[in-house]
Amino acid sequence: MKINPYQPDQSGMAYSVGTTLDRFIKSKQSDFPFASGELSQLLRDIALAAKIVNRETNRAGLANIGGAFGQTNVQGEEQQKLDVIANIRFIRALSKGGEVCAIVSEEEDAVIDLHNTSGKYVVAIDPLDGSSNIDVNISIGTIFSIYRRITPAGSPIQMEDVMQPGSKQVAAGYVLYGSSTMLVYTTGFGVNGFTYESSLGEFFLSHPNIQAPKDGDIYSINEGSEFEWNKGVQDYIRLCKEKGYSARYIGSLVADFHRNLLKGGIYIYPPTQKNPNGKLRLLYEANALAFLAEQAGALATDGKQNILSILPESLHQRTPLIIGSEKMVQTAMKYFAEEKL
Ligand code: AHM
Ligand code: MG
Repeated sequence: MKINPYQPDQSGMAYSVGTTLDRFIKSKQSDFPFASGELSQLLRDIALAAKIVNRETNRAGLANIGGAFGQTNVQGEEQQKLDVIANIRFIRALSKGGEVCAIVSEEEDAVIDLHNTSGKYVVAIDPLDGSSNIDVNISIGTIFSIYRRITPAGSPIQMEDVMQPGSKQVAAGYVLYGSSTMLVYTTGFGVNGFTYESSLGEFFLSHPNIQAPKDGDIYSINEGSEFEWNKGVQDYIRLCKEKGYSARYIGSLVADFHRNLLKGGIYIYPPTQKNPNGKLRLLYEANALAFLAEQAGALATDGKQNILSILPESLHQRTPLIIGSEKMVQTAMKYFAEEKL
């Protein structure tokens, strides 16, 4: 059989693996007039670190890198060894590229000033989210937000460069280390998902232009805290049950969000007695997912306002999070509106 390498393969023998993340990023650079390619390079740096973290998470059971690190982070939570490894990997990747001037990380108390005053971008990152799931072989994730600095390049970074509302994100995404590893990101022109092909060492476009279903029948919340919720949350979850929705809660935000984004559903982390402002962090958890949600036609709120319009007051600020299919979030908000969240 004669094969024309320039024609799509009709035989099915050499199936097409499609567009690589690199090629996709390059092809989208023209979305940004006057772009110098730095954001593209930054996304590639993140993808490279994600590949390394993927390798580490895959061999965690073998390589004595599971389990606790023996220290707590700034939120008083026990750090896992992989939390620390992922933090180092991402910070290294972001430092080396030269595009970033400052990083906010869940694992670091203060802003990391890279003393790279020519860097245009600030990154907020949760290097490894859902870390209580690491040792039990359940999906975990990385979440990232990218902002353009406000103060002029060349000058030292200021807090205003870091404390920007989510509406100012220029890009955001997550990596899901699951039954397959995926990188999903947006630069404000829709949401695209890429699946990692480990034998080739590449992310390939597998989920172009993700659109969240407008409605859904999955609810995700930690029901163990039911008695700590206010009445609005309790009533809404009772409604979900009356409607016969399915309860699905992995306890890894990225995995719960990803499933609901594709299948239609709602994720809620409400205020509880233990966490009166909710548990999730605005800068490096809620904002990125809210940007992705909106770009995919879904919604994200803290119960009172759009997540993306919250002006941060502190680096590790927590926020209640209600995120998912538009209709579900709208209905939930009616219930929550009666209660002070
Ligand atoms: P982490 O950043 O310490 O991993 O905590 C965030 C995680 C989310 O991934 C998840 O949705 C939530 O915490 C689960 O919390 P809980 O165990 O209270 O349900
Ligand atoms: Mg986290």
